[in-house]
Amino acid sequence: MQTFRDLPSLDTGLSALRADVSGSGTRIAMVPTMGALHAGHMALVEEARRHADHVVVSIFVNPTQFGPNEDLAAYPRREAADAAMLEAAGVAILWAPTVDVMYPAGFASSIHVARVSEGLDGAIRPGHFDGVATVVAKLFGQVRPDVACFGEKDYQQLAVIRRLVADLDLRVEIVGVPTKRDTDGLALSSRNAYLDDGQRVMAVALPEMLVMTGEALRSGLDVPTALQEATGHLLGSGFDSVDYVVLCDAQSLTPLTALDRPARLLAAARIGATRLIDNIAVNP
Ligand code: PAJ
Repeated sequence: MQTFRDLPSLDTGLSALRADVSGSGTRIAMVPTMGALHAGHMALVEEARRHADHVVVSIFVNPTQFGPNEDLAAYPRREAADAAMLEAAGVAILWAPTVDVMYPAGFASSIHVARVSEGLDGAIRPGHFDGVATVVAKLFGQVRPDVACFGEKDYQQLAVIRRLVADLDLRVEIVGVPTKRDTDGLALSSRNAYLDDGQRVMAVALPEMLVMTGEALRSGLDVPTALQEATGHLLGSGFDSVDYVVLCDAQSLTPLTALDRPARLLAAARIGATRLIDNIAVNP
């Protein structure tokens, strides 16, 4: 695996990869990340390998997607351990640009994906998805992958990126990968490390609530009652506050008041200072 931190060396490395397979059909898959890799990220790498000849993983802790009161400075950085995991998984290139390479002096552009980025996390974290859409568009421009993998764990992010790619004709196939969970059901996340032992036990109420609420909705409970009970379950299980529990159209993420089409149940809640998000499919 080769690690690159500036665009000229990335270009040289990509040219070598593209020349590597005889003929003109070399496919490159990309997995964008912010590092601190865990088995959830590695599931994306495995999926990426199934779609291409070579996998490029990026690690870039993107400052523009963190709000002023969020954890940018505290965000875990473990590049040596990450690189060892990626090397063992057969990744060809680790793209780890510096902030100056990504946002040189004079940088002035921002991409806003209207509607799908504006509710849920977009409402609670203003500017977050503009930062994500802009950096992902840049990463695609830098690496020019044929396919890119994103986790369903960040379901709204996946929906924003699908919209971005369709709207801007970015010619990248987007593959959504199911959420990788711990044995008790909690979705793997680098933020789980912020939970103490007691909080970690309580956190399982989030995926439990999603499964229970999904079943209640499928068996005919009306949506407002189901969502109200879901919030009560989280607060009763030790969560300190609930940002949202919402049933949405699976593509547009428009909130639904009835389960009358393929839907997604999404939730965000806090234990102490730690904010956890999760979601599941709910089909009528
Ligand atoms: P990060 O939080 O590092 O996540 C990188 C990718 O891993 C995302 O596509 C995310 O959905 C996926 N992922 C995280 N936990 C997962 C799990 N338990 N199961 C499956 N996939 C999981 O998301 C970002 O970084 C950034 O916003 C980024 C897209 C890189 C732009 O900066």
